[in-house]
Amino acid sequence: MKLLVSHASPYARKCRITAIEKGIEGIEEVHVNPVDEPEKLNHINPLGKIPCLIYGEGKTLFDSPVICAYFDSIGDGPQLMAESGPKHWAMRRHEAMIDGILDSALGLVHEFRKPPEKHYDMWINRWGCAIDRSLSQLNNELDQIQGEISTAQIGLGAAIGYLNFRLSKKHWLEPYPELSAWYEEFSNRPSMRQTEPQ
Ligand SMILES: N[C@@H](CCC(=O)N[C@@H](CS)C(=O)NCC(=O)O)C(=O)O
Repeated sequence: MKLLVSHASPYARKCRITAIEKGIEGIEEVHVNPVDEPEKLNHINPLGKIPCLIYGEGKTLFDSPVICAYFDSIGDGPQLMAESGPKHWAMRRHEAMIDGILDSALGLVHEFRKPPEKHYDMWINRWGCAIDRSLSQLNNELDQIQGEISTAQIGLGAAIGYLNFRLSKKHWLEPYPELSAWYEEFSNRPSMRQTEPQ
């Protein structure tokens, strides 16, 4: 199997953490810059985004939730997503919220790469508020997330890691001491340490 990644991509990190937690070995990580190397990517994912997985006889998957679900289905490690029922939908909801934090964070990162006079303050404010509201809600719902390792925990670890890595001027977790304590402990897992963005 080949996983197309970049070292800093939080979406790719979710997949890499999941693979480690599921005990899946032999994944070749291929580093791709989606903007500069479209020839390596666009025939696999027409959206031109990483992560992408190539498995079996040239079969491909993309979008991190899909790749994580595939790894969950083939690995020997603990089940990461409840298979059905209310727990499944509650976790899918958390997964969507956490992926949305990443989408907003990426929007901010791209915006801050522009010269200040080109910043679009309305979007900066909108994305920042979306992240804050989601972190607040996840903090309030931490009792549903804590416990056994899960898809939600992995996504949350990758998302907070990304905020700390790329948007560290703001102390995102300061208002949320419980979430902060959870992250401190979770980030000590070998899967988190092995996938730290450089
Ligand atoms: N929804 C996708 C988002 C993936 C994504 O946005 N990846 C970024 C890298 S962190 C990318 O490839 N961006 C290139 C682009 O947007 O053209 C997922 O969950 O995998």
